[in-house]
Amino acid sequence: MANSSLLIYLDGKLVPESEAKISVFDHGLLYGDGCFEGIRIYNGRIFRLTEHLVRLYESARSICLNIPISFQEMEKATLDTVAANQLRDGYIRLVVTRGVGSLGLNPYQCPKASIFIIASGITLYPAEKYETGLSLITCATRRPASAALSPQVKSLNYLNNIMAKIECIQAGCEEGIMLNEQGYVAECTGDNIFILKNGQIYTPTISSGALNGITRMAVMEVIREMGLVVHEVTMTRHDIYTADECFLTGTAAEVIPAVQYDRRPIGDGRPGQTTLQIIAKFKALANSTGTPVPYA
Ligand code: PXG
Repeated sequence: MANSSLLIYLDGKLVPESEAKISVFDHGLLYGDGCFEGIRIYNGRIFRLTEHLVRLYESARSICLNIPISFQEMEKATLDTVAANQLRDGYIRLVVTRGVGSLGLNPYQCPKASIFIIASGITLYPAEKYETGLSLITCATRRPASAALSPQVKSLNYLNNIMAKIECIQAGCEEGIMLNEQGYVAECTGDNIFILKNGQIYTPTISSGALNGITRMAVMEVIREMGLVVHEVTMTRHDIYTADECFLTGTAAEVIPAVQYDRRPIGDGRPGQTTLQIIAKFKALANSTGTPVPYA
């Protein structure tokens, strides 16, 4: 949602969008070397800000990227960026790049990481899909093994997921299931997956190759508050083919039903009742909790 009057946080300053520029020698651009978070603002509060920042600092630590400001300074920079743009609802993209360096992989040649924060809007899926549900395919592109790159690092290199997303779009679907190297369900290209069968809810374990989604965690709390049980399991495609209901979770997607998988209807091919209840409860949670933005 390009809005020419946006103020962007860039390395300690709020600058107009037209001045928010990164060097062509930044290793974030040259190698995808860096990490990021996508965070939501609901009703003037930032949803699960601490959890997102913990994940950001853990991603950075895992790739030996020294974030040049403290956790508290990052929290303040994020809140200030949202306040400066007067956003009451929206999406925050927080990016830490390895910074400017020489040509060559060596990250130790990059003296200082760069930080930028964009506070704007996001529309991932068309509004009607929240009522009609998404169609999913199985992507041929697999999640990389944890031994190659931990799925817990939310790195700037999303090519693997983008290749899978291309498969989805070419198949006329909005999202797709990514399997791990063993062929078990890991997650979707940018969302986590849940299914319901016989009144019990299941989601792949993190060790299946799923990102430990912040929305996933919030939705698991919502499910337990509803008195339902959620199991973290090794999931197969068969489990989704034979599920009663299915939904996806993600910061951008929130909670969205999935009604078709590999051209087969999931359950009766319509969003499930439990899914719709979880969506309503998640909305209520998102709109009533979070870190308040210090608007002027
Ligand atoms: N899995 C992957 C691979 C993700 O990238 C999620 C799950 C959901 O996690 P959260 O913490 O958001 O509940 C994500 C996050 C996009 C986009 O444009 C998607 C994400 C992040 C940034 C952009 O589709 N998904």
